Amino acid sequence: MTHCILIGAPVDEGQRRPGCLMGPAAYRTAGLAATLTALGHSVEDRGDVTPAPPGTERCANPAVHHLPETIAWTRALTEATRAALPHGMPIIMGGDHSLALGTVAGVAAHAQAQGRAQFVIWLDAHSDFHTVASTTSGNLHGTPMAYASGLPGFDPFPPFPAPIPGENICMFGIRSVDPAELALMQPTEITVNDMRVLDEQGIVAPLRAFLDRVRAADGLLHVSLDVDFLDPSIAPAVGTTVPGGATFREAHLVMELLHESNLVTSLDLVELNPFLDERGRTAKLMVDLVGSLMGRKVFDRPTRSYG
Ligand code: 6HN
Ligand code: MN
Ligand code: MN
Ligand code: MN
Repeated sequence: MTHCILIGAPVDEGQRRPGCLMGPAAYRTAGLAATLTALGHSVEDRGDVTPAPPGTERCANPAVHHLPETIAWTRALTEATRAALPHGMPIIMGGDHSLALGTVAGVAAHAQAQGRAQFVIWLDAHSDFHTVASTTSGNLHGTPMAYASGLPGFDPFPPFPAPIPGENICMFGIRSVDPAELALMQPTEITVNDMRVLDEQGIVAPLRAFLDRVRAADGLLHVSLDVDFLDPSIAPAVGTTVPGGATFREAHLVMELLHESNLVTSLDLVELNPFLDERGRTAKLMVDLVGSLMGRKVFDRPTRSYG
């Protein structure tokens, strides 16, 4: 059983549709803690993180907005995530995806201190591989994977503690990549399982291949789940819907395979905008997916052995 550490990250500044700041409250309302305890886990809710007052950082790209606020969140969430990891599994309740600038830095700092490799699974319609310099929307939720990869162009931010090699990053569900992101990603070793790959091969083979690598390296595994990984027809509460996303069954299967792997050490739940939801259905679906990730199943059946 796992000690789950809930961390609220009401981050709204990384995009322009107000509402993600209500995410942590929606997860609490939808029963995230009760779902985890019903599965036999212990739960500690550390409340919502409060960042320090923003500084006066600036950058050359005029499109970028809320830079000092995002840097303040990054510092606070790096520390909150790093501090939680020795005690259990942090589950960061967002907040928009700019929160991952902090959480992924926190897990990377922890992995470095442990002398272990850090791996990341990015479940998202988007690659979030802009730098502060390349973003044309100026929305910093589109940048965390480039920051985690140690790309230049993040000068006003704290240096990323231990950049994650591309071989250790695997993206699923990708179906919207800006030209500048594509150019930045092309030279990397990141595995991009876009929807074409999932249509042809399904979820199971590509996911197991990556999990086998995490296990072989005895790595730590961070999962970042963006609501827009899911098809908008089942998950409307997100500001950046893209058609053709993961189905209900594909999403649960991903979570069940992650559970069976026993490798996941931290989790982000990001981009839920409760203001756009329909009677809480997206919040409830996200909580149900966490249930699958943490061991809910109908039957206990022998599964492929994982060593
Ligand atoms: N997300 N590539 C677009 C942009 O504005 O840079 C979309 C980013 C979406 C961010 O998925 O968290
Ligand atoms: Mn995202
Ligand atoms: Mn997205
Ligand atoms: Mn863009």
